[in-house]
Amino acid sequence: MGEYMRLYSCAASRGLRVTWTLAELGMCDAVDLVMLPFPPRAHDKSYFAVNPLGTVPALEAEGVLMTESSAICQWLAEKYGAGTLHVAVGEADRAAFLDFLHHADATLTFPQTVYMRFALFERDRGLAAAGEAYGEWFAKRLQKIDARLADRDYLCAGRFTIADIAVGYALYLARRVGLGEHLSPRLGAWMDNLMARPGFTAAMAWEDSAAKGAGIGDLTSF
Ligand SMILES: N[C@@H](CCC(=O)N[C@@H](CS)C(=O)NCC(=O)O)C(=O)O
Repeated sequence: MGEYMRLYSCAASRGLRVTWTLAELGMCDAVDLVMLPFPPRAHDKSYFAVNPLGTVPALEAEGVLMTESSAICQWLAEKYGAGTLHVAVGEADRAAFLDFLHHADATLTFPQTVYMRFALFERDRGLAAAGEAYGEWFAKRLQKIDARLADRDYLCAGRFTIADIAVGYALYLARRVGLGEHLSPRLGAWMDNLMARPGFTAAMAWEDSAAKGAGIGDLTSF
């Protein structure tokens, strides 16, 4: 490939969408993975010089810093995926593909993060009830993917794509942060199937070894 790329992330953050995509593409060796303690804004302020927002993931490539996980996955899949991991313009299901790719972060992960902040991390602020309400709101929003998967193994185009990665991450996070009970049996089985993929396992191992290499331990627990 020969192009310089560096990915900044935190273990099991939305950066997992990107490491998972790279692992599915067999590109882990082509990217310098920099794991940071979570949240970098508190534990590694030098990161603000890279990304003034302080958020992860961030991908440096072609002189651009990309800071949106789903957009990074789309860019990688379109550039390096040889048509397998994305749904191209003109292909059937292109509209659904874009819809689910954006649905993943804008509609699913968004209420999860508000839940995490006020019901888990900053519970002592007295806003836990609001946080829990966002958790319920997330749960109601699962109906769209549940219906979509009633007669499909994958969200779009009859094959595994980054729409599955982007949405799958939200369900993975749900299980990690105490929202897993809201997954229907169908969504649970879909997620188990995604997590059994060698690409998912490879991404987790890659994150783990990069985090250990950077001396990051339990700080990355969410
Ligand atoms: N829409 C962005 C959101 C990025 C984001 O907020 N990431 C979280 C981790 S999953 C983060 O960096 N939080 C720490 C902070 O906001 O300081 C994406 O999809 O990448």
